[in-house]
Amino acid sequence: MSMLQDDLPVTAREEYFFDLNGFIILRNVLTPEHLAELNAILDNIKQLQPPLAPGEWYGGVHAHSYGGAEGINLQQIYEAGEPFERLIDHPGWFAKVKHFVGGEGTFDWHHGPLFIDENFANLRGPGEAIGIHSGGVDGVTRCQFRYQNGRFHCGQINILMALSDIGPGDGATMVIPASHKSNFTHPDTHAHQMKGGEVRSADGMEGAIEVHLNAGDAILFVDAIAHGSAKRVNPGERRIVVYRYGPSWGNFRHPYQVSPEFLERLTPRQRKVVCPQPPLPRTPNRLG
Ligand SMILES: O=C(O)CCC(=O)C(=O)O
Repeated sequence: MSMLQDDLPVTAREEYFFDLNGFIILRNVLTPEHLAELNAILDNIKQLQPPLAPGEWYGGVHAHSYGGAEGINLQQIYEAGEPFERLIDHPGWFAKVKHFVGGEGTFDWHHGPLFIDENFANLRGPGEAIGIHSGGVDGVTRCQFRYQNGRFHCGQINILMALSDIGPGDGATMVIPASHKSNFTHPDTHAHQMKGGEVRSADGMEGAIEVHLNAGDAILFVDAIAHGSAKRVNPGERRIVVYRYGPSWGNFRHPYQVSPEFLERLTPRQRKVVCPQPPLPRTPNRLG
């Protein structure tokens, strides 16, 4: 368990570079102890024999793949144990995410500050990658970057955490800085974009950069930025965890439901992010 820590506010520098580039890097945001706890849980899942296959459940965690060579996604990973629960409102990014999703004092905060519409661990081995996707040109409301009247109103802010060191050859996340504001499709998109059943990566795409992270670092980015990854060429495994945050009225990306036991375990602040609007029981009911 980590020490209780105050939420770190967004700095003027972070605000400047997030607005300019569409992402910022949060260094050493996870402690070595927390990292070890998260990795130990993933090690246990990895040790299952036969290995957990896409479509199978392990408690509240669902194995999923896009059908290509993007690696395995362990969806609903926040159900995998307390170390993953702690990530929901981690003080290293919670205030920053709230700031960039924005909406305080407006209808967007009707049910609370945030909702996590997808959370997963991705385990990726040699030869695997994810192609480029997103970009301001798509105009997707859910992923949008917006700054208006002195405030951010972004539709989806992702926290992508490195649980292993990710350097050259490790299949780093790649982004095209500033592409959250782009009005044109990248001329080389076709060759690099996600396509079911084929290995696609952002390698060699003009303007795309690898984001190298040490285990315990995270990237905060708006989903509207064009992003993907390099192909992993090194042996071993790249481990990341992604939590996607948006306004409290959002809905799950995939058709998941949280378990009552999990909800019960959470702190009130975490519960508000996982389930901003619990269903209203129909009791008492005049129909009986
Ligand atoms: O796997 C990566 O590095 C990129 C993650 C990604 O594509 C996403 O979060 O949408």
